[in-house]
Amino acid sequence: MKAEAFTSCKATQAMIEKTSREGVTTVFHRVREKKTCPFGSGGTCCRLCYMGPCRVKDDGQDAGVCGATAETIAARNFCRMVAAGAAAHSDHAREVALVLLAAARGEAPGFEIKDEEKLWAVAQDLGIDPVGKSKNQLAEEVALKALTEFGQQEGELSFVRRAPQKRQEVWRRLGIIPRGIDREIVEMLHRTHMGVDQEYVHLMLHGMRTALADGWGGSMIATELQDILFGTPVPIRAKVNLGVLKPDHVNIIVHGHEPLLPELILLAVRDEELLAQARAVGAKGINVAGICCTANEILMRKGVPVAGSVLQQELAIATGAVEAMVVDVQCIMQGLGQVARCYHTELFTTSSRARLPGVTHLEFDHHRGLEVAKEIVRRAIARFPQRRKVEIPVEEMDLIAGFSHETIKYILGGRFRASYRPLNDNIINGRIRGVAAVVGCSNPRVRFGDLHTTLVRELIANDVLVLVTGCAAINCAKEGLLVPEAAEMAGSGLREVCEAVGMPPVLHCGSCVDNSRLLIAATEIVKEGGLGEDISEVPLCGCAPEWMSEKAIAIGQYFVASGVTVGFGVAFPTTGSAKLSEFVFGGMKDYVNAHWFYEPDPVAMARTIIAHIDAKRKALGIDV
Ligand code: CUV
Ligand code: SF4
Repeated sequence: MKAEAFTSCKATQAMIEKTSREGVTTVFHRVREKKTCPFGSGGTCCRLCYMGPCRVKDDGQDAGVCGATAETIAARNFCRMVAAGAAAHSDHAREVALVLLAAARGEAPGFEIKDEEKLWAVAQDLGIDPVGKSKNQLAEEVALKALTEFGQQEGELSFVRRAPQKRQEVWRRLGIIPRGIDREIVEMLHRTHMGVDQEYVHLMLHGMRTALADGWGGSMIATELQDILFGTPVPIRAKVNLGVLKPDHVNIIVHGHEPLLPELILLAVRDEELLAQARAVGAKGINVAGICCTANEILMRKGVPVAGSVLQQELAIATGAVEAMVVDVQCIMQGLGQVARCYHTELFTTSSRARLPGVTHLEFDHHRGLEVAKEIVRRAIARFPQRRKVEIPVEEMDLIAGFSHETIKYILGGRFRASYRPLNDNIINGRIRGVAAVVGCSNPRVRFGDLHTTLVRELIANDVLVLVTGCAAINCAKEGLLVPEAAEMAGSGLREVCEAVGMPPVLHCGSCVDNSRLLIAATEIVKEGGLGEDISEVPLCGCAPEWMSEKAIAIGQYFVASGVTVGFGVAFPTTGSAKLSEFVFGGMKDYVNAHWFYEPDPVAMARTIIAHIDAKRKALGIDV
């Protein structure tokens, strides 16, 4: 099969060819066999009860057995995606909160409070007075308060108060301020059960509330508490792509989303006894690399190399050079199990919430996490002598990551006068035309990675500063867009700004839960002044050109509900209903002053984003 058809990434092509030669099946082989269903894809296949399932045509007459119309069915499906995505981010946050609590109580060996400044800031935003409290005492209170945000039944989530005043008023007027994280998700599932909420706008409003419980709730808690535990990221150099695997080292890949166990594995691989064991089997050392958002987390804080994005997970094993792959939750393909069995790799599931058939389960328990980490490293070492059919692609690329919203502040404003003022000024004077967030997954149904890079090149050439997270960040990094030298590809204005401060034109802001950092960055821009009073007035746009996961829909929905217009590629799950599509692509504007758009072509998407940014500039009277 033609590997070039899937991506321009040479490392990926080489491994697709290797697996084809060796008769190993991957996502790229399976995607050719699976046709998408137009009803499912457009959102009008309902299987919410067993009078159906019903596939409904959007002709104004057709309906499910219960009478549900196309827009109701599509809205329910869309809202369920939001609920599942919000649940994923938030359950991750819950785990982090529990570990923070245990760490504060001295019950989680290997974990400690690393960032006291962040601890203080978060405590205050949660309504806790930090004065006169010890580090661990305060961390305990913060963890307990964070945990109550999940089960709270009435009132408002604490971090909502971080949003610009005007945005909070929009939400209050619509009655969509989230009360409790779990409550909104449960209510979304209830409302979309057969025979409950069947008015699509009403459904979509709760979809916004549920999404906000993610962006300003679960995801933000995950990010903030991880910063407290592991440190707030600062710019750091690292390497990316399958070439980071080392032929003469024991290679361990961490994959998934929660950086908890991976942080301990990073501790374990420095253990002298284990290093001696590695040398005893003929390895020069132990190399840890990441995939997906676990990678982004430990890249941002530790500069750990990134082996690849979501579509490279099976291919990493196919190099034949990976002794162990450690997975936790989300974006882990079941196909990994089969691929691992074709090589010498031991695959470990480690979360109490996720197992794969036929795969070793070694549970991460934070009370004895370090022991689990050491056990994994020991078993990885034992696999090293079993290598055969090794072929590591040569491709690797430099990148700079670590752009938390705090970092952006001092990078642009200087350490002593850290503020968003210089960014705002550069937007106002037009050197920077606007800001685009390019986020989300990769999808084998499109030429993966290429949509991200084509779009981003177009944006920076037009002076749009780009913020990236998730797999979009990894794909851009692989093509050399995350180094200061990439400023050469930028328009003259953006280039000047980047060169003055030595930053890349594309800033890696972290994992998927770190999209919450972008909400704060947008809020800081508003609060700095000169660019309107609400997020929806800032020349800003979001997009996920290669999305695939439900989490991406949750993220998109919280961006839109927060006032940021968002474009998605691939296919869009409302297109089976004209009414619902009119609402998400336009009508939502009347509610939250932002909307979704669908554009599968990356160049056209760039044009739409630029036009959107220009319209915002015009409205602010800064069109130059
Ligand atoms: Ni959470 S959600 S494929 S790893 S970005 Fe990557 Fe990011 Fe999508 Fe998954
Ligand atoms: Fe069909 Fe209605 Fe049941 Fe959905 S809820 S499967 S549309 S009968």
